[in-house]
Amino acid sequence: MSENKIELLNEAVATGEVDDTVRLTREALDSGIAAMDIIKEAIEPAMKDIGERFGNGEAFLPELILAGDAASGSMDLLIDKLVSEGGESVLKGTVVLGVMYGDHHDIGKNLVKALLSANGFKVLDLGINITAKQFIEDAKKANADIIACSALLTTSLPFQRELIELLGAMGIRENYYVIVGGGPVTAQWAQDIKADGYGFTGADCVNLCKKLVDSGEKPSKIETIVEGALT
Ligand code: B12
Repeated sequence: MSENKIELLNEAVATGEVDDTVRLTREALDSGIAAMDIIKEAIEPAMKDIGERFGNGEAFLPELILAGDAASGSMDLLIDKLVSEGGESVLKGTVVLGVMYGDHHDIGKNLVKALLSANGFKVLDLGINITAKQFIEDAKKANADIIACSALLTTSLPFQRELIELLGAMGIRENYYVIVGGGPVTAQWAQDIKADGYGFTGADCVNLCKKLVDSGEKPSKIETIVEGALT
């Protein structure tokens, strides 16, 4: 029964059926399937599938847009559930989170935000299309511990490097842990740009942030912590 629901949901997202996606997500939650399982078994595989088909020229932009809308509709419900289930209430630290300049993909960033919030971090969500300068200004205002940078487009990756270099040039690199993630980001890239950490998934991001705030090491003095796939 629950496998069937997951399959139907996966198909509804991949084919961009927004209303069906929202209805099936609600039904799956009501039937007791955990929000994180729905994300891992239905939403993420559907996004992977449409992404690959788009990359191969088998699917086109309108289909990508519809699938993105369907996934966002489902995620809104799932994220509410994850946050309401959040168990840890002791403040672990403040994270300034955003998507790099030029990039408008925010489904993964929204999931990262929900998981960090549910695990005791205060998250300031800057949204999409954020310049290195804006990340830094907001990190200062929020007195953040961590700057978390999401990028799904290879063309937005250089702005992660720019952010770390700008912190150095301003003499404040040691004030913030900088962590990176998103589709084209690899552990190697994180090491190359001297980020403090890399996480493959949202759950990896939570572990990473916990390790950093517990490390007792100053940002930039720490060897890049890698959580998740080593690619
Ligand atoms: C949905 C989607 C869209 C939607 C986005 C809707 C939205 N609100 O986000 C729309 C249709 C708008 C879109 C537009 C475009 N897209 Co698009 N899109 C996708 C798709 C299919 C899924 C992305 C997604 O949501 N994944 C699901 C989430 C849950 O996963 P995630 O984002 O990776 O996040 C997880 C981890 O990466 C990690 N994570 C994320 N951020 C962070 C941050 C930190 C600090 C850490 C530690 C971890 C972490 O945790 C998250 C949860 O586990 C991908 C394909 C793919 N497989 O990624 C293409 C893809 C990213 N898009 C692509 C392209 C080319 C485009 C367009 C340029 C298309 C065009 N010609 O216009 C535009 C760009 C618009 C722009 N300026 O940004 C390419 C990018 C190629 C590249 N390497 O640069 C991809 C890879 C498709 C492909 N195979 O070609 N897209």
